[in-house]
Amino acid sequence: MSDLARDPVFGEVARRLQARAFASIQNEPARDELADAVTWAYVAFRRERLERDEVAAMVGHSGLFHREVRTDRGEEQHVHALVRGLRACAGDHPALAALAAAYAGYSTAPDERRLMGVVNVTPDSFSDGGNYLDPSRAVEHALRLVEEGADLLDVGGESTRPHAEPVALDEELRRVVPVIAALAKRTQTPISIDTTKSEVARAALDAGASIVNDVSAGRLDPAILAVTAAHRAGFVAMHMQGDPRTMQAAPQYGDVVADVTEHLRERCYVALEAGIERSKLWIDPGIGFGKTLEHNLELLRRLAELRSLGLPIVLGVSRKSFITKITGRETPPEQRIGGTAAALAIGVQNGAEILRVHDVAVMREAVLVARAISER
Ligand code: HH2
Repeated sequence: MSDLARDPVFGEVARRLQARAFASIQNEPARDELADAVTWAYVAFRRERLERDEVAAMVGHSGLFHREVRTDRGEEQHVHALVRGLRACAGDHPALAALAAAYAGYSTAPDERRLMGVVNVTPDSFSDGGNYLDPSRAVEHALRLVEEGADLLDVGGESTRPHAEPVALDEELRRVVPVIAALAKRTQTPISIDTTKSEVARAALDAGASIVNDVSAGRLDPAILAVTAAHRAGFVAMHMQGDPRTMQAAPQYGDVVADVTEHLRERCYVALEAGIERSKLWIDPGIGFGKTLEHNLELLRRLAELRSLGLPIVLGVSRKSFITKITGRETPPEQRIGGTAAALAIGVQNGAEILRVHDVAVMREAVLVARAISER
């Protein structure tokens, strides 16, 4: 058996699921086959991060390795076959189904480095509340963001700013569903729904969204994970200490980066065990969500440490109030462009891949320049 537990997120999930999958398979040859298949999926998953010799040493005992490793392409095909096979025999075995989902798409990660344009259909968002409450204005705004270079649109109907009051389910649905339905007809740009409610996520996915962006990472309404999995949608797991009403009261951490990483690791286990595909899972440190200025700065400085989870990092610094705490000036949110660009540039350098921004045109320029400098 391969040492699956060596992989930070995937390994732990596979270990948990595998034990259950094995327990549900009675005959020995099938167990051996699964063991080989799991070894294979692991090899393929780690392909880009392990030297070939390391891989060979690790799974040297596997006959399959010697029989079938020919080319990288061969590995990829094998894992696709594995996923198909696991799905086919998943039937009554939820653990197998979840295992198949966890393996699926390991090698098909698209270019994850993208700009996510913010579309707030709310009366009270901290920076643009009330501007796009009317659905047709929200749609026009979103289409303008696409023209400016947004690769994703993040539509939200509930403000998560500090002390924000929760929005009733009906009201949130009323705000976001028409906007998503209209956008899905008018643009191919993938749409994420920024919500913590499973019912809103379900309606948004049915209306044409393909990603769920949950600032509570499935803590506030755990059913959101199953809804996301059932739609085979993407999931952004964000870190937040407490909830928006209480989060800024007295945020406390031991080592903020280590604590956020561990929290996200655990939330990712839960998301994967619910059947969300690994290749569709993104993490986000949640800048400003239950964090002091120092916590935010430390997270941005050491963002690269989150890469130990092996998942794309989403970063939301746009127009946030930590910028005014640094400058000492209470500038209105739409004037915090310089601070946003500076924080984005450092974020990009430290490995952030999906940048959630309000000012797409300007931030596209900032991100492209930051990338050009940080990549040799
Ligand atoms: N920040 C906000 C909302 N959603 N989602 C992710 N993944 N990351 C973030 O940093 C993030 C988020 C807050 O910004 P905004 O949507 O502009 O404000 P409000 O919550 O007041 O609507």
